[in-house]
Amino acid sequence: MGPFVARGCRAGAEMITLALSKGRIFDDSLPLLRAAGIEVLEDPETSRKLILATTRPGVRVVLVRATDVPTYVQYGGADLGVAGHDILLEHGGQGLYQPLDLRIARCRLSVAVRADFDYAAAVRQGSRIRVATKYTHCAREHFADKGVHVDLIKLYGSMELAPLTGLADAIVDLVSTGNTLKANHLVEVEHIMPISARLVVNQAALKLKREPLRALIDAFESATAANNP
Ligand code: PRT
Ligand code: MG
Repeated sequence: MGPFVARGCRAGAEMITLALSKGRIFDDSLPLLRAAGIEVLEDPETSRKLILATTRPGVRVVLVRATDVPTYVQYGGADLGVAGHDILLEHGGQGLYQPLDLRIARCRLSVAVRADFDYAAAVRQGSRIRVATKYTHCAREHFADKGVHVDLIKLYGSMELAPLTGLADAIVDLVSTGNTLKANHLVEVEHIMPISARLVVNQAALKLKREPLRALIDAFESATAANNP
C-alpha cells in the first residue's frame, strides 16, 4: 500500500488536521494546545460539529472516537492525533510515527477480580481463568508471559460487570482513581503497565508537510516538558 496523506476537499496543501477524541483526551490536550499557542474555537460538548477550527491558521481539529484516532492518522484522515497507549497497543501502530509521550490522561492497565475470588490461588493451581476485556491483545500477551491459561472474552464496555454476573473470573481494564472498581466490589490484583496518551503522526504526512508538522511536534514537546518539570 502507498502512503496515505490527509486529502479532504477543504484541506489545502498546508492544512494540518489533528484528531482528538471527546472527553478526557480532548480536555487534557487543551492545555498543551494552549501552551503551543492554539485555541480550539468551539466546545465539543455543546457543538455538534465534528471539524473544529482553531486560532492557528492552517490547523484544525477533527473529533473521532478514541479507538478510531490511530486509524484516522494511519490512513491520512488526519495528519496527527492524540491516542491512549492502550488504544495504540491494540491497534498495532502500523504506519504511525509516535514521537512523544504527552503524559496526559494517565492511568494503568490492571487485572481485577471480585473481592471473594482468590486470584493468586487460581494462578498457583494453574486453573483456566476466564478474563473479560476490551484489551484482548495486551491481555493475551500479559497472561502468556506469566504462563497463565486464560479464556479471553472480548467486551466493548462495562467490563466491571463481567465478574459480578459470572461472565468472567477477572477483567483487564484501565484504572485511574480505583473508585469504579471499589464501587463494584472488585480488587486490583496485578498492574500490567502504566498508560498515558501519545502523539501519533502519519508517516507520509511527516515527509510532505514536514515544516508545519515539525513545528507542531516541537510545540507539543515544549508544552509537555513545561507541564512535567
Ligand atoms: O468512553 P468511550 O467508549 O467513548 O471511549 P473510550 O473509553 O475509548 O474513551 P475515553 O475518553 O473514556 O478514554 C480515552 C483514553 O483515556 C483511554 O484510551 C485511556 O488511554 C485514557 N484513560 C485515562 C482512561 C482512564 N484514564 C479511565 N479511568 N480511559 C478509561 N478509564 C475508565 C476505565 O475504563 C474504567 O471504566 O474509567 C474507569 C476507571 O476509572 P477510575 O477513576 O474509577 O479508576
Ligand atoms: Mg470510556
